[in-house]
Amino acid sequence: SRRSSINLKYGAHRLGKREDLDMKRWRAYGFGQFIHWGLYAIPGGEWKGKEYNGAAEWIRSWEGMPKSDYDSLYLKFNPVNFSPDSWAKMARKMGARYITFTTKHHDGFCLWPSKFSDYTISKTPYQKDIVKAVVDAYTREGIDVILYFSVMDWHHPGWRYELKTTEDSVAFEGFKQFTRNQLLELLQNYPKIKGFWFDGTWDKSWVRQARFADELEKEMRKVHPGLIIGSRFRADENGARHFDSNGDLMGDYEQGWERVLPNKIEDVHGNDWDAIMTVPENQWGYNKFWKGHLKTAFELIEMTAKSVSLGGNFVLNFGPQADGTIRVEEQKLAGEIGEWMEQNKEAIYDCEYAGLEKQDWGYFTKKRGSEKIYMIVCNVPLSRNLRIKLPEGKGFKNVRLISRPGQLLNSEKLNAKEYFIQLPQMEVKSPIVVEMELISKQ
Ligand code: JFZ
Repeated sequence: SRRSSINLKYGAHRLGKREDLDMKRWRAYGFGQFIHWGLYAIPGGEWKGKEYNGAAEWIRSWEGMPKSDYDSLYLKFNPVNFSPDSWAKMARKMGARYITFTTKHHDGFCLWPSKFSDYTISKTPYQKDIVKAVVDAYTREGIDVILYFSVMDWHHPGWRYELKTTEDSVAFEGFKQFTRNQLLELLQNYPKIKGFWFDGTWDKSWVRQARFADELEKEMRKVHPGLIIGSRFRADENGARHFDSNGDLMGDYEQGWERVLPNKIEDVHGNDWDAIMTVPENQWGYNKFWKGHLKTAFELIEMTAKSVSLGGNFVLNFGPQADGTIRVEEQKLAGEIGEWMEQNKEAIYDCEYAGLEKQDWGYFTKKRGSEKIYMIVCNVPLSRNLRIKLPEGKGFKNVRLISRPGQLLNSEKLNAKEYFIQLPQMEVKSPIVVEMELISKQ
């Protein structure tokens, strides 16, 4: 809904959700994996015995890391133990239905053999195209691939944060063409991808390129119909990002939920969205000194349930090591999440906001286009009574645990709209899922 109506040339080009098959498929994922992999995995948060306290993939920007040392790391990038098949199998067993994979982070190093850069995987001892290996292996496992691409590029001589002089503008024109070339190259090389996840688009230099970015977005969509692009790619002509100057979402889904989740349905304004999450507080690339609170599998499952209950997808980040292996902590989490997903995925996949008032025990999800409701119970009340409040004229039937489909659960009517569902005495080791069907009462 338009809050005001300034005439914009480069604002949102559509109001409301995309309803084509590609977007419906994206919307149904529920759960995904993010992978941040690049040269920053070699230092892993440390250089010459000194520890960097920021996010490991930003280590090049730290004064304790000489730029020339960082820019020579590619000579040592040789992930001999990289097995794209085992990554993809681990992701499938975890229950991920899409992956977002870093082709090029802010450092500018390309994990594919780009014709437009001399700073790519082909110049490393490893040589082989890692983006292709990931796209092929994940696609084989039935997992859709989205490519992460940082517009900001610390390696390209034409990159600027701000255009202050004519020289800056000339240099940045070259950079814009380079960006266009790389994006069209990625689309041509990897036609199986479903979308791009853009990053590094917040600097003034790029924010001022409303027309160029809009035309480029249109060009990408033309060569790859169905392509999914979030709200973090381009700004409008007034420099508004994510939401244009009229408050309308630019792009196919809101890409602003970074390590935070919405709390209520009003927070997402009727848009598609996904949330991306790290295991520690803020580390995307591999950091050997994981510190502070590390999220547990149950916390991450709860976040997944919460995201789906509010109509979004939840995406969990992994930061593989420089040799190509995935650290044991992440493997363990993936295994634990996968065990739960195996049992309960029908409450996550193809589900949407249920339209019911949230209750203290956890989250409601609803199977799209049906009357099937799931209750993902993360906090079991001492009374074992789960409160539900239904709209006027609605009732329910066939209430049971997903894990014990043969046993119907008892319920108690509290008043015209509220009921208790009674959980049986049972050992609770992980979030439990109750399913039921909504019915209309005469
Ligand atoms: C960016 C990157 O700088 C970071 O290294 C990582 O790749 C992450 C996924 O994306 O970091 C951001 C981007 C956007 C916000 C915060 C951190 N934001 O919108 O609040």
